[in-house]
Amino acid sequence: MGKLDATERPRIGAQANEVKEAIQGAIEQGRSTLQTAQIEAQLVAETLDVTMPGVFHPQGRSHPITSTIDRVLDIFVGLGYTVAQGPEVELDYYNFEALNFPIDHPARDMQDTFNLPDGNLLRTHTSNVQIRYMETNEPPVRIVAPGRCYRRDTVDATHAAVFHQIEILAVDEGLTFTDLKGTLKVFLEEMFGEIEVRLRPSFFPFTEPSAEVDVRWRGRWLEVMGCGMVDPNVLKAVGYDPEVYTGFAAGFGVERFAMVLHQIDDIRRLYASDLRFLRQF
Ligand code: 2NL
Repeated sequence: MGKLDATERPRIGAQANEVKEAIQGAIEQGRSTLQTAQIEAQLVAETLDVTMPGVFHPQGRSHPITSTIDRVLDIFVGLGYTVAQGPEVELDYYNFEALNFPIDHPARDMQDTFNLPDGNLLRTHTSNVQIRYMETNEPPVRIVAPGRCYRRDTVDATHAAVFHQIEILAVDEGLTFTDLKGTLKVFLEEMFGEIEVRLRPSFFPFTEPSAEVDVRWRGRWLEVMGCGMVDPNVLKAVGYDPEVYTGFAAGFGVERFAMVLHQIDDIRRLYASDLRFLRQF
């Protein structure tokens, strides 16, 4: 512009401005076209069809065996008991010998016990947990032992080869049969509601005296557990002095409790994994 004749400058200047504005307008229009196309592509890619059916996530829940165990543990933990666990593959000593089973007791028979090729066995009850606990802890003892047990029973509506048991054990100075009875009464009323409880004399190798516990349920007496005062021979086996300490114990089958509470007619339903059955709980 500086070299132009002064009279030419306004015309050339105006022309240059026209060219500059034309170029700027073209750039602006190009940018706007690209932007619109980009927004449209994004809208198409991100379309959400709110009328599409959702993905179904079925809700899980506790198995009735699990919920029964949980209820029992809650009650005994509330009474000051500690939950204890132990091995399912066990030595003869912890399953039988320390529990005062004579060497020729019928429960040791091949008919009842799964014996393993290495000389161990599958525990037939959870009492092994209590023996192991007492071996490594001094009184006072208050434990509740839930767990899976195994017996070579013929499977039918009330027997399974694999089942669950819960045992309780208390050892202290001065514990009596009355403490046992009161503890079981409190437990059974928490479990079944206000209920009549009856004890009948019985026999277990590991308790003396021993009793079966019945509850009056829907107009009938129903056997729900076994119990007794810990046999002095069991206390001696774990190194407790039976002249100083006494103990009480009780045990019951979890499946049987669940069947009574939920009116289940066949133990095999608890193991069939049929969702039409399990969804009811
Ligand atoms: C039943 C009866 C019972 C016990 C279990 C026990 C454990 C130790 C010492 C003494 Cl370490 N007793 N347990 C006592 C009485 C009965 O179970 O019918 N269970 C299904």
